[in-house]
Amino acid sequence: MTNATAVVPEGVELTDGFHLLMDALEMNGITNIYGLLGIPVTEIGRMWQARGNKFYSFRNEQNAGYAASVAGYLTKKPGVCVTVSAPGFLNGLTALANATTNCFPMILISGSSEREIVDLQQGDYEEMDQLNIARPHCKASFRINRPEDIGVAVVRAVRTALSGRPGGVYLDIPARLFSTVMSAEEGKKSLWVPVDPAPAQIPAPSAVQRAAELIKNAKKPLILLGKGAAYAQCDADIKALVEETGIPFTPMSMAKGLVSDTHPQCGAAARSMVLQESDVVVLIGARLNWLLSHGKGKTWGNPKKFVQIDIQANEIDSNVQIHAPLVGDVQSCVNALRDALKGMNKPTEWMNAVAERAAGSRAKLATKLSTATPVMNYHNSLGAIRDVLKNYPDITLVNEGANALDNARMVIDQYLPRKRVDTGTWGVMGIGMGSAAAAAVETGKPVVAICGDSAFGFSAMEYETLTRYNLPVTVIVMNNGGIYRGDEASPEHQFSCMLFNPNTRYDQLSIALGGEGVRVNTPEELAKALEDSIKSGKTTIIDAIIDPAAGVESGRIGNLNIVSTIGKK
Ligand code: FYN
Ligand code: ADP
Ligand code: MG
Repeated sequence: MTNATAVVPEGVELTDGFHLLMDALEMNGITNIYGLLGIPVTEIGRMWQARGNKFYSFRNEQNAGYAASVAGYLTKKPGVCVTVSAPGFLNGLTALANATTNCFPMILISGSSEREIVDLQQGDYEEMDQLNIARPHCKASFRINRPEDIGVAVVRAVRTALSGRPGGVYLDIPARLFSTVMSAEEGKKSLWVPVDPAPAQIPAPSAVQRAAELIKNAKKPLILLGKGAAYAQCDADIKALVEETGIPFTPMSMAKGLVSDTHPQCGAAARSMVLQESDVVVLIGARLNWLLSHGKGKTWGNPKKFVQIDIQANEIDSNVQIHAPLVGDVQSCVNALRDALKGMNKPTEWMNAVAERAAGSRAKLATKLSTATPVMNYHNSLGAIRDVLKNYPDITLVNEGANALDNARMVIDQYLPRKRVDTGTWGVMGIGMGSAAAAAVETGKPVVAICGDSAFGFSAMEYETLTRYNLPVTVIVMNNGGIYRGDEASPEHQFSCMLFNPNTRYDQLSIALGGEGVRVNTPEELAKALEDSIKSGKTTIIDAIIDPAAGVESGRIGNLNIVSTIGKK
C-alpha cells in the first residue's frame, strides 16, 4: 500500500493512521479487539497482535460485533469491533444497533472506500455511505479525515459510548487515512485519555425525598432490577438497599444473580404475584418496554406507582406515568435512597407472603425437573444442567432460543452478578457464539451456552472461532429438530418450514471443527457430559436430544404471536 504524500520535512520521524489508531486505543485501555479482517483493515490485526495485544478474529462480523458488545457490558469499557467496508460494515452494524438497544458500550470501526468516489457514486470497491447509514443505529457516527484527528475521534467515541446511557458508536475510517503519515512527535501530542468518561450523575435531593416518601408509605413495595443495574457494577450497594429495606426484588433476565436468585428476598419465582399485587415498584436500570408489558394491562394488576432510577431522563414516562423519577447513575441513586430510607419499617408481612409463594413455585418446579420422561424434555434436561451449574457459580451462562431461553431462565439460578448473557432487549437469535467468546475472553472463566437448535444455527460456524482460541466453552444444543417444536406435520411434497434435518449431528459438527462432541439422550448423560466438559476446559458441543413435542410456539411470549384465523380447517 502506498503512503499518502507526507507534508513533513525530510528526516522527521513519521507515524501513520494505523499506528495512531492503535496508540489511541491502547491509551484508552483497550487490549482486546474483536473483528474480521480484509481490505482495508487487515494490517490492524497484524499490528495489534505484534504489539502484544489480542485480536479475536471471527468468521462473520455480526458475531464479532456481538462479542464486542458483550465485552462492553461485562467490563464497562467500550468493546471494539473492526470490520471491512460495505458488507462487512453492514454485518457489524446489526451488532452495533443491538448494543445500542441493549445500552452496551461498543465502538464499531470500519474501513471505508474513498470519499470522492463514494460521494459521486462512481462505483468504488465496496462503495457505501457508511457514516450516514450507521447514524440512526447508534449514539454517534464519526468520520476521521486527518491523522491528527484520530486521537480526538477515539476519545469522543469512548466518552460517547460510556457516558449517560451507554451504547454504540461508529467510527468511519476511509482507507487512505490508514497509511497517511504525519510527524510522529505531532502525532503523539494529538492523543489523550478522557478524564472521567462516565461521570457520576447525582440525583436531585428533592427527587430522592419524593421517591423515599413513596417507598416508605407503600404497603407492598417491589424492587425490579434490570440489566442497567447489573451494568453499573455497584453490586454491594444494590444488595444493601434490598436488605436494609426488606423489600422483595425480582430480576429481569440479565439481572438474575445481581442479588442471588437464592436470596430469601428474591421474588423471581413469584413473578406474577409481585407484579400484580405490589403497590409501589422501584425500577432500577430496567425499562418499561415490551418485556414488562409497557407497565400496564393485566400483567400489572393493581394500580401502582413507579419509582424509576435511570440515567436517561427521557426514559421516564416513556410508557406510563412515573410518580417518582430518580434520574442519575444507579450507584448514586441507590445510595441516596439508602440514606433517605434509613430506619424504614420493613414490609415483613408482604415479604413473607412473597417468600411463601416463591417457595411453593420452586417446590412445584423441582418436581417437574426431576420427573423422568421417555425422551428428555426442557424440564428434566435443564434440571440436570442446573444441578451441575450449582457447583460452578462463576461460570457465565449464555442463553438463546425460544423454549431453550425461557425455560433456562426459569430453571437455572444465577448466584453472582453479570453471569447471564442472553438475547436481550431485541430477543436476538445468533448472539450465542459471539457472546460466549467474549465472556470466556473477558472473564477468563468457563462459559456454558444453552442454545436452541434454531438459535445455534445463526452463528454455528463461529464455533470454529471458539475451538481456534481454545476457549473453555461448552455449547449445549437443545436439539428438538425445529423452530419451537420439532413435530410439525409437513405439507404434501414439502418439508415443513419449521423443521430441520432430523439427522443433524451437532456433536459431530464440533469434532469436524476441532472441538469435542458428545450426544446425550438422558438427563444423567447430560449431567455427566457437562461436568466432564467443564472440568476438561475443552471447547465442546453437547448435542442434547429433546422431545420434538416438548416445545411451545414462541416459548413464553406466545401472546405476541400473530396467527391468521381465516381459512383454517
Ligand atoms: C421463575 N419462576 C420460577 C422460578 N423462576 N418458578 C419456580 N422456580 C423458579 N426458580 C416462574 C415465575 O414466577 C413465572 O411464573 C415463570 O416462572 C416465568 O418467569 P420469568 O421467566 O421470569 O417470566 P416470564 O413471565 O416468562 O417473562 C418475563 C419476560 C421474560 C418477558 C421479562 O420472558 C423475557 O425476558 N423474555 C424474553 C423472551 C425473548 O426474548 N425471546 C426471544 C424470542 S423467541 P408466574 O409467576 O406463574 O408467572 C422468538 O420466538
Ligand atoms: P432490562 O432489559 O433488564 O429490563 P433495560 O435494558 O430495558 O433492562 O434497561 C436498562 C436501563 O438502564 C436503560 O434505560 C439505561 O438507560 C439504564 N442504565 C444503564 N446504565 C445505567 C447506569 N449506570 N445508571 C443508571 N441507569 C443506567
Ligand atoms: Mg428447536
